[in-house]
Amino acid sequence: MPLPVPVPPEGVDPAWLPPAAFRPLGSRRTLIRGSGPLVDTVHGEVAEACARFGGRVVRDAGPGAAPYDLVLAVTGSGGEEFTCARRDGTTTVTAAGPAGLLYGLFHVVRLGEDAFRAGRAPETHRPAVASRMLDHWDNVAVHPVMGQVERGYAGGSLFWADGRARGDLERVRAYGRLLAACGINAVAVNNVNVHAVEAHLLTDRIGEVAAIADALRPYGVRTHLSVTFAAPVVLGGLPTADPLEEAVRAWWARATRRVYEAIPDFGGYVVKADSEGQPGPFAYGRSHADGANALAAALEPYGGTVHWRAFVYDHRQDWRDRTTDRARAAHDHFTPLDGAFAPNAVLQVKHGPMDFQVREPVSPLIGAMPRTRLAVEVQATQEYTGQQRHVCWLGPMWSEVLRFRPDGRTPVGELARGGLVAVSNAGDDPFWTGHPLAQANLYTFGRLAWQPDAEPRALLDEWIALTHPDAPGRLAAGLHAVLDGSWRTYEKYTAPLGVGFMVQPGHHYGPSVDGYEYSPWGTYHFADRDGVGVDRSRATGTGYAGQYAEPWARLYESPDTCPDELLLFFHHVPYGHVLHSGRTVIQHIYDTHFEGVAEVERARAVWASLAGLMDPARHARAAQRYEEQLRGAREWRDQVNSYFFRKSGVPDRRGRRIY
Ligand code: GCV
Repeated sequence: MPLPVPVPPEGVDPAWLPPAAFRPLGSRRTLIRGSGPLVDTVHGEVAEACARFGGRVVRDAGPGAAPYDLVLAVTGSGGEEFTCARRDGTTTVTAAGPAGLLYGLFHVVRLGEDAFRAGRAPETHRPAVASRMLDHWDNVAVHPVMGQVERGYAGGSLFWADGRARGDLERVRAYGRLLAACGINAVAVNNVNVHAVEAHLLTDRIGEVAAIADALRPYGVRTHLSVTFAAPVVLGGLPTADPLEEAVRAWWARATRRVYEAIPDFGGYVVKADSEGQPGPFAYGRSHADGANALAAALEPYGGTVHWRAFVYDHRQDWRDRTTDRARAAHDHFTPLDGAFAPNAVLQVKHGPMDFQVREPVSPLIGAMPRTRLAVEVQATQEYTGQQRHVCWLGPMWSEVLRFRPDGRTPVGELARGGLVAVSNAGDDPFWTGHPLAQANLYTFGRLAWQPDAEPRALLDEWIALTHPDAPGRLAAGLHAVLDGSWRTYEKYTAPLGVGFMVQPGHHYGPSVDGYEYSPWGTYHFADRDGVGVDRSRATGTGYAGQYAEPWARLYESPDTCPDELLLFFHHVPYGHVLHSGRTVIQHIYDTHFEGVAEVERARAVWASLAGLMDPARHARAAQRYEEQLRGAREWRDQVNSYFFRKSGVPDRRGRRIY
């Protein structure tokens, strides 16, 4: 039976699945072979498209049936792989399993008319990593400081409202559909900071999680849950959460059994332990492998996984203490544990050593734990990259990370055997992501997770063509013009040369050069009248550069070889230090801040010229946000330039106005 396609509430943007994207498929004759719920989903998709565009769909026709333009067939019992081939006037998608058929269907949608072009060479597609996941930092109840979605810039939660799971989950079904169409197959539905209310999702409120899982399942998305390490104490009433205590392990085993009774295909737990105030195994003198393995043991009988986050550092640092370096922390804590984690424990590592800044080196932990399954976490929600009021397409940044070769040989995209994870940027906003152009980040993440070496620009082409199927070439060119370089533009007008932060404390929006300078969070730039940057060399600094394998350790060690864009992350240098670009550091700061603002002015003008080429509401929403982006970019420029002019006393060589 075809499963009806979800219908999101009136006014919700179709994002990259507008009906028109299905025209090439929906105007043809399709045969579907296979059985099971995901095949029913595929059937529903094709049936809906055919009803709209006049095609025909048949399920499991016998031999001798009329010829078809498209055959979608499951040939094996499982797997996400599929082959798409064109022969004798028929396009055939053969999939290893029902999930593969679903991804094959969306591949055909992406190809559009091209899927039916004579002479197309056969292609086989399989995801590089098995787990392609979104973490939602959603709170069930509105948190007094963080609101409903921690670091959320797209309205309320898709899953939770009024302190409980939403009653109508049709929009969650539509979300699962969007995710499947870009290759995402797992979602953690609550914040990694697990507060008292959310802790109960694991036990007495598991039914609410099960309802969400039911809504996501038809599109092949498995549900995961963030849990508190202290659950045996706060939910079970035990005196301890010591992971080596038998009673604690038995508690996790019982709780997990009940989870699987409610959600048989439950994905597993996500844990933020000993991190920014969350409880963890250190309290009991145990290691993080001990902690992760206790939960892994409970999940193991059911095939579940624990995603254990490596974001462990001292967030109560004395800013006068130059020996503690937050960037070192994850490597220091976790490399001694390599090989100690259970096979179903995944160590989830942020892509950089600090916290999703616009520019960071790749975390040295990635590549340093060959006997551990690592997942790499990126941040689609734009906490530090303009909070979805600024355009900042992160595809090129993520692609650089995924192509980076920590040992000089194997790219991060291959080392991430435990999967790729993004903190989601979606909410109940009509455009899903606040800024309509931020949809491109969610789409690009999914596609990069499927194929980490994909060209980000080609993925943007896909997103543009799907989102605007009837768009004239001028619109596609305009969208490229405003998105392609937007990450580098954002980098230009914010914190310079990899030094990071300089944001307003707490909410992290807008500039405050010294906002985190004398704070306990370990995020400093050390600017004084002579120079700026953090000495992380082995020779004279914190030694962080030595956490890398060669060739990186040597390259980062010296300011002479360190790439310009990371110079201030690794070195404290005088303002007159000459970069590889030939500019001094101070002149680079001035120039890039003026350039960044000029680039936003141009992007805003390009956007204005695209009015009339798309849905007016979509255009208006982004136009409004461009006003804020320009205001914000000017503020960043003036605060950063003035700060460094006043500190250094060095005038701008070009004599521009600095306050
Ligand atoms: C969910 C940063 C963010 C926090 C977030 C944390 C994390 O510190 O500001 O909001 O907490 O990262 O990744 O756990």
